[in-house]
Amino acid sequence: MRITGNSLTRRRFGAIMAAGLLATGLGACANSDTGSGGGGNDDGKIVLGFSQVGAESGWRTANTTSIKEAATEAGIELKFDDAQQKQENQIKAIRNFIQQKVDVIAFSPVVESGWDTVLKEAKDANIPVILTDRAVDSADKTLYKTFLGSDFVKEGRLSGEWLLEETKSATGPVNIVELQGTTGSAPANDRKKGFAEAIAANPNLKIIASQSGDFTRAGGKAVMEQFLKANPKIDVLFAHNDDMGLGALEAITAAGKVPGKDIKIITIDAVKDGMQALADGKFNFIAECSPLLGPQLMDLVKKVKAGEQVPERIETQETTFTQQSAKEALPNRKY
Ligand code: GYE
Repeated sequence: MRITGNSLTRRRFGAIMAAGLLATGLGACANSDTGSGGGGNDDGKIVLGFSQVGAESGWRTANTTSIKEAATEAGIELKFDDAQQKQENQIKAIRNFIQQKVDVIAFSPVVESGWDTVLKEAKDANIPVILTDRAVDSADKTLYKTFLGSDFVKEGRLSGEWLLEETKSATGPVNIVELQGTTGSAPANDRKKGFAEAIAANPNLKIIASQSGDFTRAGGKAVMEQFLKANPKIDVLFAHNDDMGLGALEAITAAGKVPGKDIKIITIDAVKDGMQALADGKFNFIAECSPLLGPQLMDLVKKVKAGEQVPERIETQETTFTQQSAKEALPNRKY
């Protein structure tokens, strides 16, 4: 509705002004409540602003649960924002956290590039930043305190090394298709790199198609359908996460092929559904990537807030699974 000058009576104008003043007043109050010079809440609780990538995969859901539970456990007040896989939303959330004067900001950057400006703003406001799960490519390492997460290159390399061993007696070409994670994200870049480096040892192993499925089941299914249409002979699928592999399963079965046999499937993460597919013989190998970063993150938040030194890189410990070891591990999986 358009409000014209005529229709805006004096009384209504007065009411709007009053509401505006009230809102500004409340805003200022809210700011000073959480602010107090970066010194946390009135009740002394540490306030952590966390910007999450989204809810694209089983891994992400488990990661969010871990962070929320660990914050409660540690008595840290969590301001949680879901960026729905968009960098602009993450930048907005970080700016909001700065404005609210939270004590510490942590985030899992959806892509690697383009963070320098907003990280500089946090630094200028004296708010320490912790990177979790995914890295940024900023040259200035003083823009953040530490990076907690997995070695994605290693996950790609372990996947490639398993395939090398598995195909060592192959005499002809082995055709591989690759489902990449979110374009520009650290795990997509690094897993691709590690895998390519490992399989380079055998010239029979060839990546004949490689495209992003955005780390989602729907993306994995849609891209695998295209791969199957365009390539009559696919021997191996390397998917950058379980969810895309699970989506691809549907496309493979619909195309009349047997997953795990006609097409060998390698994925990364080892979330429950992925582990089940592996135990059922539909996947062939998974490199684990642990989403349970919450407790370590809260520990770092406390240390950083207290001004303690923390290591600049903390690497998550993980393993790999075959069909047999997945069967054994499955009953005790936490995610
Ligand atoms: O592998 C994938 C998720 O950044 C490690 O993001 C994470 C990745 C994970 O969507 O499933």
